[in-house]
Amino acid sequence: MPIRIGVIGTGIMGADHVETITTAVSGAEVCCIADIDSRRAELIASRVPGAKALSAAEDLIESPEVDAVIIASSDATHSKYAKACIAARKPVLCEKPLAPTVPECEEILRLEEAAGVRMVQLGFMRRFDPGYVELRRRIASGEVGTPVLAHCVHRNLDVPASWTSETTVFSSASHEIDVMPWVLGRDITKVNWLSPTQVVPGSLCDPQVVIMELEGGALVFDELFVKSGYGYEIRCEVVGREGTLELAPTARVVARSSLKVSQDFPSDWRGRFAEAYRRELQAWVNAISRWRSGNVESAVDPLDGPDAWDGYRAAVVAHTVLVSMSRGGPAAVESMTLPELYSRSRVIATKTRLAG
Ligand code: ISE
Repeated sequence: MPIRIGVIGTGIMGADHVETITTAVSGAEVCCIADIDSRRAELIASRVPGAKALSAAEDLIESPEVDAVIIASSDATHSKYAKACIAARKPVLCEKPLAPTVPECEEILRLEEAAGVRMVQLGFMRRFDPGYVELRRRIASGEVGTPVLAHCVHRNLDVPASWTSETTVFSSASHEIDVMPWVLGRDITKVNWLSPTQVVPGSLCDPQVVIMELEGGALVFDELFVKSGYGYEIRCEVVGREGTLELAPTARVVARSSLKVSQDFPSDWRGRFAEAYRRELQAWVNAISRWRSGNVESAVDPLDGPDAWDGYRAAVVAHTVLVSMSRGGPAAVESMTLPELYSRSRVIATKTRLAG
């Protein structure tokens, strides 16, 4: 029996997940789609044979036809729906952020602890990108010695007019905030936010730089430039004591013409991370199937990837970046104690801290 998935939200990511599950993921099907815009829900559902459109997300979560839920609605609604899914014991793949505020994230952690199972996987898809996976593996192997620096570039073609400096931190920088500690095997202890443009609350400083200090003193320089004007580009180079490792450019074709060498950039993250999204969804579906089969050895929780703890930790660090932004200087990240439920998974799953 395929896993029957309900998708809440049919914006960019909701629609993309529906298409990926339907065309490129095995063992699952999209059965229900909910959006407050019922016409949009109907349009997306009409592309999937047998899928139903609903206007209330709560009905989708409670529907006996739905085994697992993807939350891709607006950020402010994530925690409300995640909590309803935990209560209904339905596995969730929640797009980031887990919730816009730290207390909301903490409430989700408490509910999962009370349920005794991690139900929520966070949509930090870079952890499934073959490039980042290889970078992490090769750093862990000691190939370039102890990592001491990382240079990250995160550029968007453009963003909507409502976008602010804070949005860049929560929507864009949150990816490096999640993936760099995972790649380097160390937590972030301090952040410092800088921009060549003047800080005006509620407006957009662009570009911005977030410097993250990790345990052991390694530094990550993260450039965020959301109105780069030329395309979507992600770069990452890790400098170790004995060499460097860098993500290779992802364009498949290099053109030479008119006295120029050139390659294409995707216009947004869907093109750059298509394979990461596919692997993320497949890993999640496989984990749910194992969990449902009742094989405790192979699946303690219905997820395989970043969890609610990772969403919480990213929220805490992102809020610390805002403190640095308003203060105009470095800010220390509060230390966080990993609850038993999440520490257990870090030994069982692939989350064991990397040595070095
Ligand atoms: C967008 O919201 C995403 O989540 C993308 O992954 C990120 O790279 C981009 O900067 C954000 O705007």
